[in-house]
Amino acid sequence: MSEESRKLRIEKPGMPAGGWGSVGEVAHILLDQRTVVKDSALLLKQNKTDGFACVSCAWAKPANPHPLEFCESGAKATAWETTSKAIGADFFERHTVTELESWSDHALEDQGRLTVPLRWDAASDTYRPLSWETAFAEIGAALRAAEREQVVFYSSGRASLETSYMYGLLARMYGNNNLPDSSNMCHESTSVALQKTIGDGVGTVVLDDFAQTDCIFFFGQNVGVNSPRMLHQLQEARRRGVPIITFNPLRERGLVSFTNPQSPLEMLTKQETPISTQYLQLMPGGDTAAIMGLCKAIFDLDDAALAGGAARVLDTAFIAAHTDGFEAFEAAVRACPWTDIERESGLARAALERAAGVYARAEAVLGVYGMGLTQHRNGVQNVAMVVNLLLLRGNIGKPGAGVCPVRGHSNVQGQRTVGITEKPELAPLDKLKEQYAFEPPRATGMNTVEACEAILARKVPAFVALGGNFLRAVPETVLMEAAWRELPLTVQVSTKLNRNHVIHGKASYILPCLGRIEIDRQRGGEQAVTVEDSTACIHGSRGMAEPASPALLSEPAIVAGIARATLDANPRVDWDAWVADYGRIRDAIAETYPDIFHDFNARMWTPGGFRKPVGAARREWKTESGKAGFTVPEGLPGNPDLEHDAGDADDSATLRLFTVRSDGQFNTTVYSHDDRFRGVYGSRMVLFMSRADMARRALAQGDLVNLRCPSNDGVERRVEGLAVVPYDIPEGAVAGYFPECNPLIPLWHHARESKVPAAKAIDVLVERSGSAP
Ligand SMILES: Nc1nc2c(c(=O)[nH]1)N[C@H]1C(S)=C(S)[C@@H](COP(=O)(O)OP(=O)(O)OC[C@H]3O[C@@H](n4cnc5c(=O)[nH]c(N)nc54)[C@H](O)[C@@H]3O)O[C@H]1N2
Ligand SMILES: Nc1nc2c(c(=O)[nH]1)N[C@H]1C(S)=C(S)[C@@H](COP(=O)(O)OP(=O)(O)OC[C@H]3O[C@@H](n4cnc5c(=O)[nH]c(N)nc54)[C@H](O)[C@@H]3O)O[C@H]1N2
Ligand SMILES: [Mo]
Repeated sequence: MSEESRKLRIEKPGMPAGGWGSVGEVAHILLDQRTVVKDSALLLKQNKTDGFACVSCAWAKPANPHPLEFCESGAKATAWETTSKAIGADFFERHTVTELESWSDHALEDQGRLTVPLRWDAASDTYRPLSWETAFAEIGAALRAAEREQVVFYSSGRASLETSYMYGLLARMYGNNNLPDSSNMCHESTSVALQKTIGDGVGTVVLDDFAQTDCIFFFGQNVGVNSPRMLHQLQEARRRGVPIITFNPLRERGLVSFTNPQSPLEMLTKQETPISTQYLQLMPGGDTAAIMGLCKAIFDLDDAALAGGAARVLDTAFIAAHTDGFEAFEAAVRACPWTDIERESGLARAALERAAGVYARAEAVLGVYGMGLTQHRNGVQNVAMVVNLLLLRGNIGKPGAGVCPVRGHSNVQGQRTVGITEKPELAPLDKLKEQYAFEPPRATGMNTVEACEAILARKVPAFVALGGNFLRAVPETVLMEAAWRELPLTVQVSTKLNRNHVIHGKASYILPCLGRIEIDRQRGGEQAVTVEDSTACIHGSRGMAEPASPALLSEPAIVAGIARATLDANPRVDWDAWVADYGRIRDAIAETYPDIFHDFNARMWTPGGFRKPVGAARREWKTESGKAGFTVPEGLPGNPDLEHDAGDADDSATLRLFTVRSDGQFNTTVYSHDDRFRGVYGSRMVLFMSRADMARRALAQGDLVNLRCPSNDGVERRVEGLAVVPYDIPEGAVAGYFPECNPLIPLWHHARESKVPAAKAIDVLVERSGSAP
C-alpha cells in the first residue's frame, strides 16, 4: 500500500464553499509557506487597479473591487509564490535527479522557489548552477544547430502579454509556428467552436451581465474551487432571485451553497446562500444530449404558444436577422427521440423540461461553462450546443445574456490575443513581416497533442517551455516520460521544481524567473505587465513582493536572452531596449494590433481593465456567412469515446472516468493532499464511485483498486492503488484526480476538431487490489 493511501481520511463533504473552512485554509498556507511579505498587506493589493493580478485563475477583476478581492485559491497561489522556502545550492548535493523521480508533485514544489540557473550534470546526476550568460550561450548554440521546423516552444497560460508577445516573435523569427500552449488542453474547444459559430473565439459577457441577467445555465465548471471570486456574482444573482441551473455529474459543494468569508454577518450567523436552484447530475459526456433535450422542450413550448395564440418562445426576429442553419437544427432536434436523449444524458425528460421552462421564461440568459464541456471527444460540439441553446431566444449580444467560458490560467486568453498560436491564420503574419522585416513561417505549427506525437516519434530536437509542467499535464504518461528522456534538449523557464525537470532531456536547463507578484526592476525602473481576463478585459499588474532571489531574471529578460543568443541580429528588434522598459514592448504590441491595443500604456490601468473588441457581443458576427451559426450535432450518442478502439472491454464492466481538481491544487501544483470540499484528507489516490457501483463490485469505502484503460493498441495504461470513496455521482461514472489519473488517457483520445485531450470521459476497468486498512 502506498504511503499516501495509509494517510487517507474520508469525511462527509461538509462545509459550504467559502465560510470558515476557507479562512482556516488561507491562514494555514500562509503559515506553512512562511511567506516573505506581510501577507495581509500584500493580499489587499491583489486584483486592485494599482496592484497585481492574481496568479491563480482568469476570472474578471471588477472596477469596484471588494476590499479583499481575493479568495481561498488566490491566497494559496499568492502564498505559494511568495514563500520564503527556496532551493539552495546544497539541495542538489543531497538529492540526485533520479532520486527525485520518486517524490510527489507536492514534495517537489514544496522545496520552494528556484533561485539560480541550473544545468543537468550527467556525471553526478544532479542539477548544477551556471551563469546566465553561459546558459544562454549554450542554449543558443544548440538551437542554432537544431532542425528549426521541429523545435517546440510551449507556453503555460500564466506569462504576461509582454512576455508572450516576445516569445511568439522568438519562435517565428527562429522559423516555426510550433507554439502549443496550455490552452490546447483546456479551452481550445471554445476557441474553435465560438470562432466558427459566433465569429469570436472568446466569451461575450462582462461582469455587468451577471448583474443584469435573469437566468444562469452552468455546465461543467467547479466555481467554488476553480474560480471562487465568481461566487460573489452568483451570490448576488441568487439574492435577486435569479435561477441557476447546474449540469454536473458530481454534486460539487461550491455549486450547492456558499458562505461569503468576506461578510462578517454571514460568517457569524453561518448563513449560506444556496447557489443552484436545479442540479442535474448528468452522465459525463452527456451534455450534447442534455442540451438537445432542452432545445426539444423549448420547441414544444413554442408549438404550444403558437397553438394557444400566446407570445412565441423562440425569438423569431433574432433568428431571422442574425442566424443561419436554424431549419436544419430544428429538424435535427425534432427528429431526436427522447429515449436517446434520456439514455445519453442520464437525465429524465421531466427534469429537462423543467429546466427548459425556466429558460423559456427568462429574458436574459447566461451560458457559463468549463472543462466539463471542453475536455471530450465532442468538446467542440458541446460548446456549439450551448450556443444553439442561447441563439434560440437571442441570448447573445444583449445585456444580461451571453456565452461565458470560464478560462483557466490567469493570462491564457491573452496569450492567444498576442500571437501564441500554432495556427498561422490566427497570427498577423503580414503585419509582423512589415514591422520586423523578416519572413514569418507560414506552415501550421504543432499543438499540444501534435507536439506529443512528434516527441513520441523522436522527431523533436529541443523543447523550450515558458512555464508549466507539460509532461505531467499531458496524457499518455508512460510513453511520454520514456520519450521525454530522449529529447536532445529541454529548456524550462520555471518558478518551482516539478516533474518536468526531474525527467529531462539529454541536455537540460532550468531557468528560474520572477513571479508576477514580485518587484521587477530593470534599467528603466520598476516594471509592470498586463494580462487579459476571462471577459476579455486587459489589466495592468505591478509586482509588490521582494524577489525570491537577486539572481532571478524576469520572463521578458529570459526570452530576450534566449533570442539574442539564438537569432541573427535584427535592427528592428532591440530585445534589450524592450527589457529595459516594458512600455516599449507594449508600444510594439499596439503597433501590431492597433484595434485592440491602441494607447496601450495609457489604458492599462483602467479600473476593471479595458476591453478587447468582441464583435459578437455587439451582434457583429465575423463568420463566413456574417451570421451566428446553428450547428447540427453529429448525432447521439454524443460521446463516441474509444470509438475506434473498444479493446477487450465488456460494456457492462467499463466505467466512465473523469478527472477533476481539488481545492488543494492549481493544476499540477499540489498545495496539499486535502480536498476539503469533497471531504477527502491526506491522499489524492482516490476514486469517487456511486454506492450502487461499489455494491455491484462488493467494494467498501477505502478498499483499494487498480484502474486499466481497455484498448487494443498494445499500450498498457494503468493506475494502481486508488482508495474507493463513496460519492454522489451517477452510476456508471467514476471520478479521480488530475494529474494522478493521466497515465490512463491515450494520446489519441482527444476532441475531434480542437485536439483537447478528452480528460472528462475515459473508459476504465476496475480491479480490486486490496481491502481497506
Ligand atoms: N484552485 C484552482 N483554480 C484553478 C485551477 C486549479 O487547478 N485549482 N485550474 C485553472 C485552470 S487551468 C482551469 S482550465 C480551470 C478549470 O476549472 P473547471 O473548468 O472547473 O475544471 P475541473 O476542475 O476540471 O472540473 C470541471 C467540472 O466539470 C464536471 N464535469 C466532469 N465531466 C463533466 C461532463 O461531462 N459534463 C458536465 N456538465 N460536467 C462535467 C466536474 O465534476 C467538475 O465539477 O480552473 C483554473 N483555476
Ligand atoms: N487529466 C487531466 N489533465 C489535464 C487537465 C484535466 O482537467 N485533467 N487539465 C488541463 C488544463 S485545463 C491545463 S491548463 C493544463 C495545465 O498545464 P500547465 O500549465 O503546463 O501546468 P501547471 O501545473 O499550471 O504548471 C505548473 C508549473 O508552472 C511553473 N510556474 C508557476 N508560476 C510561474 C510563472 O510565473 N512563470 C513561469 N515561467 N513558470 C511558472 C512552476 O514551475 C509550476 O511547477 O493541464 C491539462 N491537463
Ligand atoms: Mo486550463
